[in-house]
Order: sequence, then structure tokens, then C-alpha cells
Amino acid sequence: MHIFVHKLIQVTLIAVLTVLPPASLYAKSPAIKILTLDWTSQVVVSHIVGLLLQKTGYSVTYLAETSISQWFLLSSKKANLQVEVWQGSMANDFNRLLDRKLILSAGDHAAQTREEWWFPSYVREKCPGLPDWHALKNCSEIFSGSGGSKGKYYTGPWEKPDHARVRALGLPFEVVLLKDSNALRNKLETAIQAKKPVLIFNWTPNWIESVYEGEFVEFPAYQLACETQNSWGINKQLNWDCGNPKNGWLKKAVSTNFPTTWPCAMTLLKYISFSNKQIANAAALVEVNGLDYEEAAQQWLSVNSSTWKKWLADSNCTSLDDKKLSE
Ligand code: TMO
Repeated sequence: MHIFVHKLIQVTLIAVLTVLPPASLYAKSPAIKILTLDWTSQVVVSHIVGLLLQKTGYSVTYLAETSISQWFLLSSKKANLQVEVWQGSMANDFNRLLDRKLILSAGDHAAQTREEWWFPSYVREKCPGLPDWHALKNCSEIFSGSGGSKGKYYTGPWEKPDHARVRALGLPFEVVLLKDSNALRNKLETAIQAKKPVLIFNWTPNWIESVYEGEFVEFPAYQLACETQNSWGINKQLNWDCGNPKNGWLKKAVSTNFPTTWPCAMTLLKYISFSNKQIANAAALVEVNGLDYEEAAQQWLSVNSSTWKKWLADSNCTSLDDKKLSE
């Protein structure tokens, strides 16, 4: 190419880049489809990540879906990003699709997670021996709600081996599947107001820990063999005679076309890492403070600006966006 033409193009490019917002850099790449699922922190974190991606010039859309449908949507590329994959309820699906190269991992969050049977602290004195799981064998009636002998354990639309656990540990309990986390919240708060015994599926990090005192039930400690070998543990015939992992991981999952379609976004995602506190806080902004998801994400960004500015700086996605960064 003629040197003059070359220079002209270069000068024009620099002028364009200086004048236009950074959105133009990635304007041609398709919108990143972010899955928003059925628990609060996940939706808020999705919006936080969405805003960060937009700050770096990408466009994003949100797909509101159930936890169960995420695997089909990610592996068929109908969705591109799930920001909170929890070990306790999702490791099996995640690992299966990862092994078959149908999805990719965008790394771990710093947060350590736990998903388990949980009760408010005042229940302890009504059922001596808690949080040890053996105690549940003797006081299932107080969890029946109706004077029956079988206790009720309330959970939501996330895949958990609760039926298998009830069977393997011989627990006189019925697993009651509620529609969503709002229904679970209602069960919990109705019981708390009446100081009645209640046993629900809960997890950490979550907003509940910032409002209500309570404890997880301590089942026999989780090991992979408990899922796969009948002979493992106290029940020699059945799997799942154990609890869920206690220091579980929390990962980000993306569709396989993600790194090639949005390379800088992929790099940024690897740096994005929420702590337990930051996730619990994200959920509390909605569940306790009553903000909507978008407001909660904005508020989170303003409170945690040093955190996300470091993610953006480390990723290098915003080298042309310093002005926006310091806003
Ligand atoms: C996936 N969840 C955090 C609700 O257990």
C-alpha cells in the first residue's frame, strides 16, 4: 500500500477511535446472551457482569430461564454465559458437558459455597442434638406442620439428591418441592414469625445470613464416593448417605463459541471473581433493601468500584476506555 494512503488510514482510524465511544470497538460482535436464573444473587451478579461488559463496549441481552434449562441453552449456544455455577447442585451437569466439550469454564469465583438443609437457630432447642442429622430421626414430627409423624423439608427448583438422601439415611421426612425462592422465603418467614420449627434448603453466600440466624444440618461429610459407590458410608446398599460439599466451588460457564466471538470478554470473565460477602450483599440489595435487579447492580458497582476497576484493568479490555473507567 502507498505510504501516504497507509498514513491517511492510520490517522483516520485514530481520529475515529478518539471521537467515538468504545462501543464502536465491538459494535460488530453480536450481543452476549446472559442467563438469569432462579435465585437472587445470580440475577444481580448477571446484571453486574452485564454492565461491566457494556462498559467495555459489548452489548448484552438477558434470558430469564430456570436452572434446569441452562445446560441445554449453553450447550446449544442459545445462551452464552451463566455467572454462578454452584458445585453442590450443578457439578454433575457442568462436568458432564465440560467433558463432552459442549461448554467451557471461565474460571472460579473466590467464593466458597454450601447448599444444604438449614434451620433457624431457635429450632435447636426444640430438637436436641441438632445440627447433627441423627437428631432429625427423633423429632421429625415437629417438622410435620400437622401433627403427623413425617417431617417436611422444603426445597426449590434446583437439582438436589434429597430424595436419595432421605432414603439412604432413613430419615422420616418428605421432600416438598416449592416453585421458586420466593415461595421458600415465604415458608421460612411464616415459620419464623410463629417461632415454629422449619427445615428448608438454603445456601451460602445468600441474603438470609444477613437477616436470620441459623445453621446447616451436619450430615456425614461429602465425598465423591458417596455419590458413586453403594458400599461407601453408613448405608452399604445406597448412595447419598452423606451431605453436600461444604467448601464448594463457584464457577462461570460459557458457550463454546465465547472465546472466539468475544475474546476480550472471555479474558475479563476470567478476572471477575466475587467473594462470599460480595455475593451475599448483591442478593441482600434486592431481598432486604428492595431494589430491583438493575438498581442493585448499579448500587453494587458504586460500592465495589475498586474491585471491578481492577478486573477491567487486569483484563486490558478497557485500555481505550480510561475516561469511562474513572467516571
Ligand atoms: C443454586 N442455589 C444457589 C439456589 O442452590
